[in-house]
Amino acid sequence: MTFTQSNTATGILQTMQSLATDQQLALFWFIYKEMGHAITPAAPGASTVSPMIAEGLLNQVLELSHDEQLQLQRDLIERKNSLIAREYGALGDTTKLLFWYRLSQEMDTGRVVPFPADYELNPQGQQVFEQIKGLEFAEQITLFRDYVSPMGVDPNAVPHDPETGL
Ligand code: 45D
Repeated sequence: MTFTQSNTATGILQTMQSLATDQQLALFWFIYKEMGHAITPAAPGASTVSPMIAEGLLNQVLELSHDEQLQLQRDLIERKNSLIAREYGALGDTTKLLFWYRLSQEMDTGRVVPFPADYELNPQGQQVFEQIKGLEFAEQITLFRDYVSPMGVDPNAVPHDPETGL
């Protein structure tokens, strides 16, 4: 595994996606901690975001146990098939981003599995975190939208599975 030297958002995205799943979750958490205060959910009509749809999906996650909540987030990153993964896959990209933002907010309230106090990024995760911090805010938003976009399962792209009924 070579560390990316690229400063471009594409290189950063590829590095993010190449991290182990838990490192990806940890990185995304540290990003939220770093920039969360700068995020203001869009005024209604200001973008293509659908807050109520994100909230509906979030409410399903809140009903799960903490272990299941963690598993779900791992499954979204690993694009494992499930009902929630397919519902996620049907969201618009900005709504997907809002959903992740809402998840992290609820990790802060304890309604979603809290982030362990002692968990650290590995050197590669730390390096990509530094690169992300060096991007302009608008570049960061684009990067995160591109990052969350392919997660979950696109219900239009994957055939019906007779075994699970999904
Ligand atoms: O025990 O509305 C480990 C705009 C393993 C405009 C773990 C916008 C060990 C429209 C994996 C560490 C686009 C600007 C546990 C909004 C262990 C609009 C768990 C902006 C428990 C909102 C780790 C949106 C976990 C933006 C579960 C910029 C980690 C949104 C989970 C940015 C991490 C959102 C999560 C970000 C991170 C969300 C959920 C950065 C979420 C980050």
